[in-house]
Amino acid sequence: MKVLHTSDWHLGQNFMGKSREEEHKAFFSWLLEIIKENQIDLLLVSGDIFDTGTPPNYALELYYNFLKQLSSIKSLTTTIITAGNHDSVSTLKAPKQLLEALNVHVIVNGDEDENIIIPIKEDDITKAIVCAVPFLRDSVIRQSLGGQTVSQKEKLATDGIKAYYEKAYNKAKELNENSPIIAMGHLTTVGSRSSESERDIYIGGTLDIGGDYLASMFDYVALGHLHINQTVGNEHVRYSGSPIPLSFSESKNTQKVNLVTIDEDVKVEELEVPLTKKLQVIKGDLETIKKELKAIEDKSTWIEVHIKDDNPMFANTEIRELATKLELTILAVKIEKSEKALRAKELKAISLDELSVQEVFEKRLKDENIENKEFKKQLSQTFNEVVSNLHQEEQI
Ligand SMILES: [Mn+2]
Repeated sequence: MKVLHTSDWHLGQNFMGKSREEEHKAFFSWLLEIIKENQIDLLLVSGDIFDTGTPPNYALELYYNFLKQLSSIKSLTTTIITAGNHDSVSTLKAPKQLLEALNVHVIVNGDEDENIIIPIKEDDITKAIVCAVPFLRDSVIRQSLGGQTVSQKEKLATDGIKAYYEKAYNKAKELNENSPIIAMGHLTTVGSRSSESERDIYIGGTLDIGGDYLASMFDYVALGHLHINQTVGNEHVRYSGSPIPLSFSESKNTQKVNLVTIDEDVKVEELEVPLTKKLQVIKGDLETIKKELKAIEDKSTWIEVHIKDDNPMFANTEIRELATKLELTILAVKIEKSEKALRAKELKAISLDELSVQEVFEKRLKDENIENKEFKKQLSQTFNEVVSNLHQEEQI
């Protein structure tokens, strides 16, 4: 049996004001060809289908058109889509019943009402069983966190998720003793590498779940959440990574999907996704950056500049003027920390994207001249709580 594992599409992403529509379109046409060519039986998409809970209409259209095109591929019997932390449960859930008719299973939160154990059959023979575990939200893995410290919460999340996987594994075993069992998941595992664009999804961000633990039960584990293609301590526990770079920090990665062949044993081949839009980071002083900008041949490249110059504001103006002249697109300019720290006082102006949400709030709070220290502290705490709850949800 042949399985194609992908994740973290982030359809509808607004990338510093730019749309990713063309890149996603190109990825889907490439993926359709790959599925046909390799006669894939099962397609697994391990979460973060959309970038936000309320994706733009063009992103929904892309998604449905792709699923419709999948239905005409003969070899492909089943597609399983699980929700990630970016996905809204209700957005994915709305067409769930309709998509079942196309053999597309959508798992939105993995609660008790949802059947996450999916047997893959061919001529009545069970070829494999998939434990389609989505991003597990707090409400699903534990009842309440009230009054617990951060480390207790982390421990609960780890224990809760482990118990969830063990239960799923046992259910699959009960269903068929001898078939290979595949698990899906959307989480950070111990020993994996992350880039800047994934958010910590559980409080504290670290779960004590490793590749070896998952491999002790499952024949293959198709993970999502981290955007770099990688194995986690075991050949059969893998992240596929995202099919397009989702932040400048991912511009040096190679985007891939995993082609998994399950026979007597499990073989994995990483397939490189062709890059349609180049992202490039340029660092240095004014002269270095100017030289590198002039060397860029592909004018459609999106550029991020990190200025490390004694006169960063002057350099910034010069660089932007040169980019306009060369018809290049600079999407972000960052002033490297050491310089910024030195000059912060005299410049008084810091770009908003260099501050955290909390820092912005603290700065605004300062302007209020509130004298009651206790009240000020409470305001900060309440604000941080709200932000942390939002992170737990999905919108920020
Ligand atoms: Mn993601």
